Amino acid sequence: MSDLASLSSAATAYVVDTLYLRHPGLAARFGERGRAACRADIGHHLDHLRAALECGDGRLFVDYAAWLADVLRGRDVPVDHLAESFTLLADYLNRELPAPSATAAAAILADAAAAVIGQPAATLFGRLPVALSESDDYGRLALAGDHLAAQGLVDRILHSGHDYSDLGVHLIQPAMYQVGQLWQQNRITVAQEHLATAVTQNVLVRAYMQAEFAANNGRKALFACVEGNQHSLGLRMLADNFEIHGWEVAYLGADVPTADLVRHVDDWRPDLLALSISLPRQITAARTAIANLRGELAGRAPVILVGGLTTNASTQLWRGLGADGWAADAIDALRQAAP
Ligand code: B12
Repeated sequence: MSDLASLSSAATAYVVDTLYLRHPGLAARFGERGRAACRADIGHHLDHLRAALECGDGRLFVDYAAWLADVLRGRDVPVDHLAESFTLLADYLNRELPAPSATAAAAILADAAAAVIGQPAATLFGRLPVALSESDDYGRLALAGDHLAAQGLVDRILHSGHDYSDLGVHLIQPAMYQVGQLWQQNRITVAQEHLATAVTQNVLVRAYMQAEFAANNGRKALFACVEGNQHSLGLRMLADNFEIHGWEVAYLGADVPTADLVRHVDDWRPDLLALSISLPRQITAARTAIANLRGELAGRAPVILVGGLTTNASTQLWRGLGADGWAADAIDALRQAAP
């Protein structure tokens, strides 16, 4: 959608100027910094809109709008200007985009404005895995930074017949989603969220050390977050789970530059590449990475599986990205990749 990309700065200027003209109180209250923040926000809206249009899935944008409204409400920021900015964007794009794209954009923006004004639904978590009953307790301990008690709880889970993948998917994943929701609602700080992540990384390493590893199955899997994606914890779980089940694994972690990823795949020649996408604005990077892998490596390209929060919210997304498949979590991924 290069049309929308090329209109981005002009559309942003139109929306911000109109909002500030209509509501003089905004300038008085927030000054030049407020204006700059508003411009950045409209830029994010356009990134998400572009991702939704490219994928033909308007829900990606409507979910983003509902999420953002929740974030703002949690911080006592009124959402009226958000809905108004969507309407202004629709007006602008209606004038400037070719008819089919303008109609699609306007429909998505109208749904988003309605979602913002109404009660937003938390569809981001539509694919929440079944949670063990101890998951809430684990989240509380991780948020409190009580790594010894968190470790004790995890040891009990492991000794009661659950393995590393159960621990990851059914205990930690729901707890970390809950941590995200608490941040979204402004009930915890970013510092607390970082603490919970750090405790969890520690707990996972210790559980990995206790796992029983299957014999090598002769297959190689490479794990990477697409360029721009900092959410590496879920991918780490996935990589560990594959290794425990006999795969030779290379884990590249967060934010892997696309060109370097292609080069690494070409050098290491995995059978499977697992690419993680957490936010809608990372969709373009994922599509580019997959296109470059196929374009540059042709028959040498591995099977490409995608996953992460965004693909769970839009379960047909993998097709539009040019991937070979999608899986919802670390257990599902291993099942699908089984030789
Ligand atoms: C911890 C965290 C962070 C940490 C990540 C640290 C790390 N090392 O991973 C940091 C601080 C970096 C971070 C940053 C941001 N975050 Co954050 N973060 C989270 C949080 C709380 C937990 C993530 C997590 O570990 N989940 C648990 C794991 C196990 O689940 P998972 O990632 O879904 O992975 C599982 C499956 O999806 C699947 N899977 C994952 N990858 C793959 C790949 C393949 C191939 C397959 C098959 C499967 C698969 O398997 C995994 C295991 O089962 C989430 C909440 C949430 N709902 O996830 C928010 C969340 C994702 N973040 C959010 C936001 C907004 C941000 C920021 C924009 C905040 C900011 N203003 O800076 C930045 C963006 C950074 C970036 N560019 O990517 C929002 C996104 C909202 C939205 N609209 O989509 C969330 C949902 C919080 C919220 N509720 O508002 N974040």
